[in-house]
Amino acid sequence: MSRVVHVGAAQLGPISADESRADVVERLIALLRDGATIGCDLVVFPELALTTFFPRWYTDSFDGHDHYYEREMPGPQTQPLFDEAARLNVGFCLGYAELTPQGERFNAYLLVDKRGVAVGKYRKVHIPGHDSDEPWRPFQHLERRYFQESPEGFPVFRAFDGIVGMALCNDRRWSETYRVLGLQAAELILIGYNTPLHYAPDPDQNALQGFHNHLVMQAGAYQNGTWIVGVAKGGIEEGVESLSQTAIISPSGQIVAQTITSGDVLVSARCDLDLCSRYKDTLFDFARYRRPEAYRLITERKGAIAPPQRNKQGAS
Ligand code: CDT
Repeated sequence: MSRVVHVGAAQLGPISADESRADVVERLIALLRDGATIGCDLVVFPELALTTFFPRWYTDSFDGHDHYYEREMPGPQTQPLFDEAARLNVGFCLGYAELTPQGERFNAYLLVDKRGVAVGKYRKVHIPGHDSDEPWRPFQHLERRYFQESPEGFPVFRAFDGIVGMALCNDRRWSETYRVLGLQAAELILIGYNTPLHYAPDPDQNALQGFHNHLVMQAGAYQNGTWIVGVAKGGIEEGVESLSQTAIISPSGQIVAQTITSGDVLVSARCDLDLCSRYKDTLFDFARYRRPEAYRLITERKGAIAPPQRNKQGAS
């Protein structure tokens, strides 16, 4: 019997700074119901799906941003989403800002099963941007101020009849993300993102945002024989335009579903997890072909170090 998971990629349009949690949760529930109507088993929401993308603003103290974080999950405002998921018998994956009792701040992604029970949590590993105010930018990207790097790596979870991993936004640009998940036999990787179209350090990259988005996820899917669901919060939010182009990608690296608009919308695909073995057991049979001893630098070295210059005589 094949293991087909019907996955809905629930893209969000902009969330304004003054939009209430209750209103946002209503939007999420509407997408959850869209998924249930077409028979989805799992509906995947984007990164920081409960609030506007608040790292675009600097505040002197963290407290100024505290209202964007969740201290409990579910809490009183998010419980209706969990209740509706259980009623509809649909799982979901939700991105949110987490403030722990110890005062840690993580960019988190929670996997919830069809009973409305949390079955896995991921905390973002690669935190992009900067940590102090940089007024030369048209808007800030202060994730490094408002979130800490997770020390927990990339866990996988047995859920939805398969092996599920998660990643968030900037993680998707790093090949290590997919390989670490691939080495745990991940069959379905869920990735939420908020990607501004304008990249201040090198605006020549602006026009390539859509290309780079699909490039990295398609390569990650193919090279690890896994399904990937990349879900955007896109559109123009508080004056900043972010990429949409939510996509579901098969283990062949092909996009099988994609959004064509930038608002709240759900696209879906029936993901046959048994297709993964067509790649995992052939060209990418890790146990047979990988050479970890040849890749030692990947874990031993952080930044690139160029070899010594050769002198004019050719000796180094
Ligand atoms: N949310 C997130 O990780 N966004 C980053 C923006 C990088 S530019 C500072 C991304 O990689 O899309």
